[in-house]
Amino acid sequence: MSESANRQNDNQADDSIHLQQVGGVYRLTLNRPQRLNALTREMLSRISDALADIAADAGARLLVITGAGRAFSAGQDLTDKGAIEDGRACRNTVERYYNPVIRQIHSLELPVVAAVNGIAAGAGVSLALACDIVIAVDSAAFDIAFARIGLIPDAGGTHQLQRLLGPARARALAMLGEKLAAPEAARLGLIHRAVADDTFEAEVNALAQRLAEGPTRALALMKQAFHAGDHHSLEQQLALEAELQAQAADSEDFAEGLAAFLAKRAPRFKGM
Ligand code: T3D
Repeated sequence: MSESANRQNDNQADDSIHLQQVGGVYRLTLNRPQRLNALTREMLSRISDALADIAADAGARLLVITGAGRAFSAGQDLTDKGAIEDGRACRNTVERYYNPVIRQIHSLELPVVAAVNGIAAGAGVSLALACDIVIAVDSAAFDIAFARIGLIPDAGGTHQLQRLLGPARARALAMLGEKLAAPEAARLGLIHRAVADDTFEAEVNALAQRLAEGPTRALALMKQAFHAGDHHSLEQQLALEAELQAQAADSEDFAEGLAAFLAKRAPRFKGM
């Protein structure tokens, strides 16, 4: 993908993220490998700007978030003193820099894949879990590191860990500040899949292609329904599904999907 990128927004002054685009597929790479892609406020602002650009692109079909080097992200950069020097600074960092990024990922009207290429720690775990599908290399780990430095999981961490792992495991892992190896994370349902390191790139590309060729509008509506299901009753969810299904059924892709089924051919979805 990187070879044929037709758009790259790299900024000479700050190279902490790379955003590449090929057709409707975006790839956002966290790019501070010497610091294991630890997150600074500047970097989070750039991620937020990139997400806003993607949201504004009507032709966008998929976003992949990954890391450069041997890590996905080691979470908050613990040398970014102004971000964490006291409670006031931490609140500001969480509210102004982390939370908007998590909300933007949730509300992006396309699938977002976290391609976890190595260790994810602290808010790096929260960032990965905010994505719709998480695929990781076998050698990666999800390190719920917060308690080791006297903090709590943030950036949606408590929400996602408890929801995905169940309260018993989530609380123990968080309170003990422990890590889960990627294959174990997959076995417990924290992530979608862990794959062999040497096939990771090919697996990510295949997943990306498949999703990018999917019915993007329906996938976005699905995402909306799953998020709402976190807090809805069955009755509320039944009503929402009826509403969202009506929207899906009005899409061009549904007409194409149905026509393709009846003609016994593969559908060619346009994402609208
Ligand atoms: O305001 C707020 O509330 C902020 C929000 C906070 C949310 C959080 O994310 S809190 C959690 C922050 N993250 C951590 O506590 C994890 C810290 N890192 C580690 O525990 C370990 O580095 C890892 C387990 C992730 C990996 O260990 P290892 O042995 O593979 O690598 P390493 O040697 O520790 O790290 C390599 C380099 O990256 C090293 O620098 P050096 O010595 O080569 O110059 C290390 O200091 C640096 N690094 C790793 N993590 C961070 C970091 N630098 C800054 N911030 C980091 N988070």
